[in-house]
This record gives sequence, C-alpha cells and structure tokens, in this order.
Amino acid sequence: MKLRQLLLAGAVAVALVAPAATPAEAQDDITITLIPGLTTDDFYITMNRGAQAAGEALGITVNFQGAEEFEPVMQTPVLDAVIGQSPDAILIAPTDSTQLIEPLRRAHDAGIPVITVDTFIGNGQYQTGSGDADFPISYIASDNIEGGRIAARAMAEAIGGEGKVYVSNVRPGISTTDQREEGFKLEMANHDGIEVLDTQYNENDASLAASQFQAVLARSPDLAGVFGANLFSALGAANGVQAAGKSGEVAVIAFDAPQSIIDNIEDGLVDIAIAQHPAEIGYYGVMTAYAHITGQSVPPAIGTGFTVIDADNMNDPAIQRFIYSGE
Ligand code: T6T
Repeated sequence: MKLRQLLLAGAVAVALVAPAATPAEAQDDITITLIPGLTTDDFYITMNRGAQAAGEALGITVNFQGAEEFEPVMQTPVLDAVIGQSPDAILIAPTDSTQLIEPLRRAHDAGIPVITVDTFIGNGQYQTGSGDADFPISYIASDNIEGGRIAARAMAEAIGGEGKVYVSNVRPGISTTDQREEGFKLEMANHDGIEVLDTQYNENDASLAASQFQAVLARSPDLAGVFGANLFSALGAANGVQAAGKSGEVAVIAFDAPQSIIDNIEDGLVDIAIAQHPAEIGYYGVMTAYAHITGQSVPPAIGTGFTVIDADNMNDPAIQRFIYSGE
C-alpha cells in the first residue's frame, strides 16, 4: 500500500473510532424507571449504580423508585404510579412471580416495555408466545439455580461432607430465592452424609432469621450449617450463630455480599459469601431497554456472574469491587 493510501486508511480509521470517544449527547426524551425489590437493600442500591452508569453513558434519564419492603402489596402501587408517568421502559425486580403478573400486564397494555431484573414472573421464559406471563422483553439476572449449587458445594466442603444443615429463606413465591433453594437441594442430593432440615422462612427479616436459628439449634444441637439464601437471611443466620456462641462451629454460607457479611468472614463467623453482580444487572438492564426502545432486537435473557468471596481472597482489590455498596 502506498503512503497516501496508508494515510487515507488511517484517516478513515480515526473517523470511525472518533465518535465512540465523545461523551453521549443528552437524550432527555428517553426515561427508564428501575423499580427494585426494595429501596434500602445494598443489592438494589448497587444495581442502581450500574443502571445510572449506563444512563450516563447513553445520555438518558434513569429513575429509581420503589417500596421500603420486599412485598408485592407495597410494590404494586409504586408500579401503578410509575405506569402513570409513562416512562419509555420499566425495569423491575418483581417481588412475587405470580402476584406481579397482572400489575405488569397493565404496563404492557399501556405500551410500556417491561424488562425484569434479578427476579422473574411466570416461569421466566419470555417472548415464547405461550403462557400468560411471557410478555416481558428480557430477563437480566444471576443464574440462581447455579448459585444454590455453588452454596451447597461450599457447605459440603465446610462441614466435611457430613451433618445437618438448613436453608434460611425469605418466603415461597420469589423466583430468585426459590431457585437458590432448589439448586442447593439438587446439589445436596449428591452428598449422602448431609441431611437438609426444613427450610425456615423469615419474611426478609434478619431478626426473625436469627431467632429461627436459635430454635433450629435447640431442636438439633448437632446442627452443622446454615445457608442464608439472601442478604437478610444470611445476616440473620450469622447473628444467630454469634448469639448462640457457635461461631466457627456452625458453618454459615451467605448469598449476597454487603460489607457486613465481609466483616463476618473476617471474624470467622461466615465461611463464604456468594456475591452476585448487581451493578452488571443494572447496567445491562438499561442497555437492553435502550436497545429495545431504539429499535434493536434484544435477547430474551442475559445471565450475569458470581464472585465467591472467602477469607483467602477478601482483601484482593479485584475481588473487593464485587462487595455491595450502600450508597
Ligand atoms: O438476593 C437479593 C436478590 O437477588 C433477591 O431477589 C432478593 O434479596 C436480595 O435483594 C438481597 O436482599
């Protein structure tokens, strides 16, 4: 290639890459609203950080509106109010896989695209043309069955493959925590020496989870471990273990990774934390909504990753970026 051609090719390459380096121009006419499971949970606060980062990159407005409890009866009025504001898309973590179907259909019927993040409605299979809950455009989340399996493998290792364990869970009907329990039990079927006791449901209340731990321990003094299937279940389980003076004796496997759980790992109270990547969920949620709004086709599901945090890796900066933030 002659020098002039080379220079021209270089100029074209510069012309092609240059726009990507320019900050996104404000597109004030696009608004996306993210409705979390609850507003005061570090998991959703971190998800919102990712969503805001995507909003800034695209030059669009991302609102964060939700209830202060993880309850369908509190989330539905928030959703109705958001529908009344006619955003260009709704990203939502439905707090019940059945009870949010009809409220979300109201958004769909109003012409507002719905994307679910973290949790799903129906069976989570969207855009299939079958069933009554396949109308959301996409589902962006962790693989919660696999997360439950990871927890079970960690538990089996922590207790040397033997003993009684139980799952501290929120309530039936939440897709994420149901799937974590399912994955945990599927994996435990491979461990003959481990007995999985009845699940304890705590209504997302860490204090209740802590007192349930004490009750299970009173019934089964040889209890070997507890799997806290979400942030509040794990915090409650850890508090219960500490109050019973069983730190280091009863294994605690925590789903989710707020700073308090990481502190508990440092103190030897919690064995591992399975960190989801909520910022990634928020980021790709907004990107997916934007792609759909601007006429691109989008995948019906996007899976995000996990990072397993333990005493050996918790001080590594590459790992610490996955600790949830409370601001
Ligand atoms: O575990 C997360 C989320 O994935 C789940 O759906 C509900 O609980 C959390 O928000 C943690 O509190």
